[in-house]
This record gives sequence, C-alpha cells and structure tokens, in this order.
Amino acid sequence: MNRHKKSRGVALITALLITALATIIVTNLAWDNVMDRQRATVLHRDQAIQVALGAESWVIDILRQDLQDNQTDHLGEIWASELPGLPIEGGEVFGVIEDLQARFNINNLVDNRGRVDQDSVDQFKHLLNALGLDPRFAGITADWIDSDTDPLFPDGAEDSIYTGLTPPYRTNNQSLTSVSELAAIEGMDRATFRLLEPHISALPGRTEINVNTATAPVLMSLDENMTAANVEALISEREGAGFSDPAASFSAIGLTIPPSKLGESSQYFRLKVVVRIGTVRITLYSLLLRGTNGVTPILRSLGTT
Ligand SMILES: [Ca+2]
Ligand SMILES: [Ca+2]
Repeated sequence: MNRHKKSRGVALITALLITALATIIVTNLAWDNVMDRQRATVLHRDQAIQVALGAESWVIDILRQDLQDNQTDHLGEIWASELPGLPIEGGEVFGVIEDLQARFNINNLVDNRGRVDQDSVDQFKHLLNALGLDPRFAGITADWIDSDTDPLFPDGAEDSIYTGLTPPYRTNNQSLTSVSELAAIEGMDRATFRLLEPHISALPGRTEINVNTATAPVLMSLDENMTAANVEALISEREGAGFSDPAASFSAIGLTIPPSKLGESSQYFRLKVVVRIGTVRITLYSLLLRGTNGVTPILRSLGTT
C-alpha cells in the first residue's frame, strides 16, 4: 500500500517535472522567436535605409546628368517619370522625384531682409483663390514669416493674436524650413492645409517658379486675369517638352508676365522613396539642391507613409 503510494508519488513528480521542462522549452522557443523577429525587423530596417540611400544616389546621378544634357526642366524628362517598383531581396523599392519649383515658395513672401514682398503676397492670394481658399491666409502667412511684429493691414496676424490663444505662442518671424509650420497660423485647419500643401514649398531663400512644371493652381496664380481655360491651354502646350518660349506663350493668350516670373529650370527637387523588406516599410524624403557644384541632399526625413 505504502509502496504503491510511493510510486504514484514518483510518477506524479516525474509528470510535473516533464511539464515544467516542456514549459521552459516552449517559453525559450517563443522567446527565441520573438528575438528572431525583432532581429529580423532591425536588420530589415537597416537594409531598407541602405536601399533608400542607394536609390537617392541613383537619383542624384539622374539629376546631374539631366543638367549636363540641357538647361531647362520639364515634365517630359527622365527625372519626372515615376520610378517603377523594382524587386529587391525580400521586398521592393519605388520612388518619385518632384520639382519643388512647380510650387509656390512660401519664403518668397519676404525679401532677403525679412520684409514683406507685396507682389508675392498678391500672387499667394491668387493661388488661394484658385484653390477656393480664404485669400486672407496670404497676409497672415506673410506676418508669420516677416521679421517685424506689426500686423499687415487688413489681414495680418502677429503676437497679439497668438499670445491670446490657448496655449499661447509667438509668431515665427523668420522663413519656414517646412510647410507643415503653417499648421500653426491663425485660422489654418487640417482641411485647408491638405488642399494647399501640394502647391506650396518652403525653400531656402527666394526661388523662381518653373512654368514648365508648375501645378495648375500655381500657373493660375501668375496673373489675376488668368482663366481656367488659359491654364488648360498652357498645360497642353507645354506637354512633352515644355514651353519653347514661355513669354510668347503667355502673351499669345493676352497676358504679359514679367520674365522674372517665368522660370524654365529648377534647382530644388524632392525625392520620395519607399522601400519594403519583409514586414518593414520605410519612406525616405530627401530635399535635393542641384547647383553648379552638383546635386546635394540638404534635408532628409524618414516617414512611414
Ligand atoms: Ca533638364
Ligand atoms: Ca512678423
């Protein structure tokens, strides 16, 4: 009876021990799996960033070669076509280069001494009108970046407005480094910003608009008398190889635009490259400056969209 009890006890302990060992092994296996997955994710992320930087070098070569080939930039050129998705080990890469001088540079609203440039404020008003947005944002934006703290009349906004908000903050009073800073200006909401964002840029200093690549609303902003039909005609005329003589094309539709507003080439481009490896997906945005000394990345940011 006792012996029987004893052997039952041993069997029970053995069973418990086996269960315990099995649990430890399973836990270890699960832990190793988690570690493997994390290691793979870190590895894939590193690889994805390397691939993105490789794509950036490739794009730099394309832009450099383009400058050697010709002096103008238009949407029929190689850089302007979307880079098709390319398979890479365990994933894919694709990208797109955008001419940032196809947009209205918000920093044109001030001159190089930080004073408001009224011509550009008027042009920004035309752009806002073309987008069906409140033209008062032009004065409010100009105040946000001009160096003084005196509100423009009638649409300005300086510290007296922003310090009354909850939480209070002060006017930027200097040029923008990112258009997203405009989210802070008086009256700006997400819906307005979304509509405006594809047509504006925040480039260092003042830049020309490239009429060969400008978006339709930006073309519209060049003259307050421009009609939607004019814009349509201009866009179909520039298709393929850009305008052969922009001044002539604009005067043919009865608009005299100063030559300083009719840029035909670009120095600032933005590369967006998306890399997917395994479950990792990264987006690299790279602001590229193309000058006489070559093409230089001047601002990079990583995103997940
Ligand atoms: Ca070119
Ligand atoms: Ca100001």
